[in-house]
Amino acid sequence: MERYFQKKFECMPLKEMKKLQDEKLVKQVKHVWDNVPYYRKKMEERGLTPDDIRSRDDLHKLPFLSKADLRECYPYGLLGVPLEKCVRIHSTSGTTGKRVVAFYTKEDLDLWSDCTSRAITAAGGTKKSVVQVAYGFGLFTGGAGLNDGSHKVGCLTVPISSGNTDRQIMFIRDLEASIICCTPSYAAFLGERMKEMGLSPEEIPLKAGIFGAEAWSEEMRRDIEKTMGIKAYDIYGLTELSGPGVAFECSEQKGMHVNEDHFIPEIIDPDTGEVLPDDTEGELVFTALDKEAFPLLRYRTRDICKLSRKKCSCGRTLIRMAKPKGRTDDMLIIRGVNVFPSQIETVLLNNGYAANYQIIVGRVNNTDTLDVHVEMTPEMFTDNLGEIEARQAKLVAGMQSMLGIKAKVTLVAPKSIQRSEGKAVRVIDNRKI
Ligand code: DLL
Repeated sequence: MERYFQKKFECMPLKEMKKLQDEKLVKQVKHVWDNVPYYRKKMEERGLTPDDIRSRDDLHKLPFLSKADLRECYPYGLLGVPLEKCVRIHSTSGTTGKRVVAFYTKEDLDLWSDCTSRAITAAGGTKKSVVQVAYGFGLFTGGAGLNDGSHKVGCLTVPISSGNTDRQIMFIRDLEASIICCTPSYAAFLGERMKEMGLSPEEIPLKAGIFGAEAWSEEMRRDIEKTMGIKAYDIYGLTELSGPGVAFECSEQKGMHVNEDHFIPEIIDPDTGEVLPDDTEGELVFTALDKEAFPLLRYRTRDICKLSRKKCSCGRTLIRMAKPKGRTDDMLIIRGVNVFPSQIETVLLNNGYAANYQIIVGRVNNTDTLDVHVEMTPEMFTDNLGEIEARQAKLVAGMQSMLGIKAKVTLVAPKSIQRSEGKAVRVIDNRKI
């Protein structure tokens, strides 16, 4: 059995996992109380001391942390160790204001690469694999996270970063890469380019892809799998909690196993903060159990998701999170109706389009407008107006039944919407300007 299938933790009986989490949580709360005055104050305001947290059953008593807290504490205010113990930062841009900066000790980096190596192993990676890491390297966590995990498994690692698509394809073919790691939107772009070059799935050596960092639909998964002849695995994470590998998918492809020995997930009602039962949709909240440098307790991710304890046939007992539907802050409210870009994507892919689209929201005479620009595939490209109008009408009807509101759909020529090498920008909200 591979070294980085960490069976002891990944298949740990529930009772033992709870005991492990209880012990780690008590220790971590003490660590935060002793070292992070900002959070200690939040606990004191609730009349809490570390003695009130004896097991994960007491977790709900602890105050939440949010992006606003991170902004307030920028850059060093949430550090849990002296700066000299920190060896790295990563950072992510927020939609508003200051960037988030996360810190890592050597131990933090080691535990993080355990998480990504589990993901690579679950996607079939072994020390014989060639893994092409096409996530961006730098402040973004994608490149570094998968790179370190790939080293740990012992794979031959190609730290190519994102972009330069033809060079990516050359290395995939020449080095016979078996696993590619990148955002799903970049994977779709790579697939499109391979098709253009006349490469059939059989001529592409890849066997698997590890795709995450943005919301993507099941339909998009099937499309990428078909074009490249691979199995596409989802991976989830965020900078605040280390990066990719907080949760990862197994070959069942039915949700991502959360690395529960390192992170306790909860689902809450985003409006009331109340903890919701399994299988109920709400906002995902994580408590990091082992992180030293940036030890966040009850961090509100804003990702909308649900958790399931249903047994997985892969043998892992780790709880599974569904594909995040989107973020509370990605959710568009159009004429009073909640709309997620992922819902629009589902309609497009179900109608034979690729995920090349842009959503433009505006306001005319105090009424919200929703325009969706959709690229035709080369096969459907035509200048026959009647045909284009019929296609547009079909998409309008599909979106109306999915969203409950009417959108204006405009079909545009193939390749006219800009491709993304990292996270795709799907929405332009002119109401905010
Ligand atoms: O995107 C870390 C990452 C890198 C994950 C590579 C997976 C692969 P941030 O830039 O801090 O970190 O963005 C985190 O991205 O809160 C989600 O909204 C979104 N996200 C990440 N993974 C997924 C996924 C990285 N698999 C934010 N599905 C998170 C949907 C995802 N959304």
